[in-house]
Amino acid sequence: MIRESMRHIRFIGLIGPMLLAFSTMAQPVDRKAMAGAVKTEFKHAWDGYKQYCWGHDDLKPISKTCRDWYGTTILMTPVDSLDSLYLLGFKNEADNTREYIAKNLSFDKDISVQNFEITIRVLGGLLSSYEITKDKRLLALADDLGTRLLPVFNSPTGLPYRFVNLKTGKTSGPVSNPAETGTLVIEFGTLSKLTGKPIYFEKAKRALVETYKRRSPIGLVGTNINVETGKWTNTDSHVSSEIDSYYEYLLKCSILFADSDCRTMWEDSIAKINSFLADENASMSKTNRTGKMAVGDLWYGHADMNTGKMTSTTTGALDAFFPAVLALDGDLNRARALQDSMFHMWQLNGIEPEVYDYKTGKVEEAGYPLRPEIVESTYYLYHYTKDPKYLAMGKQMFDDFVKYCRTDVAYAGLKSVVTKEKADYMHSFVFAETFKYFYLLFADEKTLDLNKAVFNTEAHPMWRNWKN
Ligand code: DMJ
Repeated sequence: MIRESMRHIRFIGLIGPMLLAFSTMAQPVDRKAMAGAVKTEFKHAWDGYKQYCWGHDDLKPISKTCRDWYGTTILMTPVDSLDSLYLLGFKNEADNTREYIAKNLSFDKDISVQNFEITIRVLGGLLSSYEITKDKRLLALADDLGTRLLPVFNSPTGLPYRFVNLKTGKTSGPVSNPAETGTLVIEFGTLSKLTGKPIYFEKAKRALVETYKRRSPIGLVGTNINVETGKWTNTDSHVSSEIDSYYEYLLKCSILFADSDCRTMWEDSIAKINSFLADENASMSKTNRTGKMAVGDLWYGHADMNTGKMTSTTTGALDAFFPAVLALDGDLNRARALQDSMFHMWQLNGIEPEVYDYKTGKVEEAGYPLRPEIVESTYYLYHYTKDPKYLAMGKQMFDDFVKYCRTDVAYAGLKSVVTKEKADYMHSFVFAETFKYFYLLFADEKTLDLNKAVFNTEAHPMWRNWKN
């Protein structure tokens, strides 16, 4: 019989016909050595980016060529990486990068950008680095970018269009999703607080509220919504891609801004998620069932937003953010159980797949684009429980990450976690998030006080150090 408290012993889970041995968590982890190893690997990838693609958005780590998202650079990797450079202790590198950004970044470009990605990566990166350095040039860039993004909210519903031209303000992309309509308030709200201009917070909060208002009678949101009509075009409900960070921001908005509307919306939403999407009967093995939640006893699946009927048992790398959200909300029982499930998903192939069916045990989409979510949750769980199990978990993941994703010049995603064939991309979030969460897990906790900061969904910390 498996008990959650027996976490330092080897235990067995039966998945379909497969018997899997979970490795022991008994070895103590040398946190200082691990933090050093993370720094070394971060620097390896950063140096590769600098050598081959400095000034461009991304390095393609296999071909050693560069990618600019919109045909012209908006310094995606430098901006997304800047606060990590500071937090990991690369001060000179960070100061040089900041200088380069301040002198070279311009948003006066005739390009149509994706509001969500630019908000979480670029606006979020500028704001958190401003809060670290107090360099007013970063805040001015953020203010300019925020102004150029504002036209997205000019829809009949107040829900944002997906794209906006930074020069002309022309919007496009009326069919959106809750993640894109509802993952803006941390960045826009912080911009309001820091500039004294309330419009940013007002527009982003309205978008969040308008998304919530369109929940179904049983309190769930769907996957796709038309921002002009306000009607859902896809009623699949889950905590995965296209919805995930909408829920994250309901909770984080309530914390960062002490916003009681966000708190009410979050509390209602998490109750409905746990009623309709939590799947506690999908245990990998009946032998695991002890009355307490054990590995595999909690997953979150898909249901129709109107009927609540479960429609699929898929989860994946993106869903692995949810233990962090549960932990931040104080629900450590569910957070622990779900994290165990997610780590099990990681261990099946030594690295996690993009989409996994927890009922059949099948990998449905085998890619791994260097995602951070499972590391983020490990960091939160260690912070809130101080259980060394999460350090061991983090070490295992970091070792696997290095083993399978490191290239001669940087880090590469995987085309398949089964074959481990590499893919020619390295998203900027590997610097903004994946390495940062690995580092924070192992580093001295004084590096960043999680009780005083709220991370945006791209791991850019926002400190509540403005005057209300
Ligand atoms: C990041 O850009 C953000 O974490 C976003 O919320 C989801 N996708 C990537 C990382 O996987």
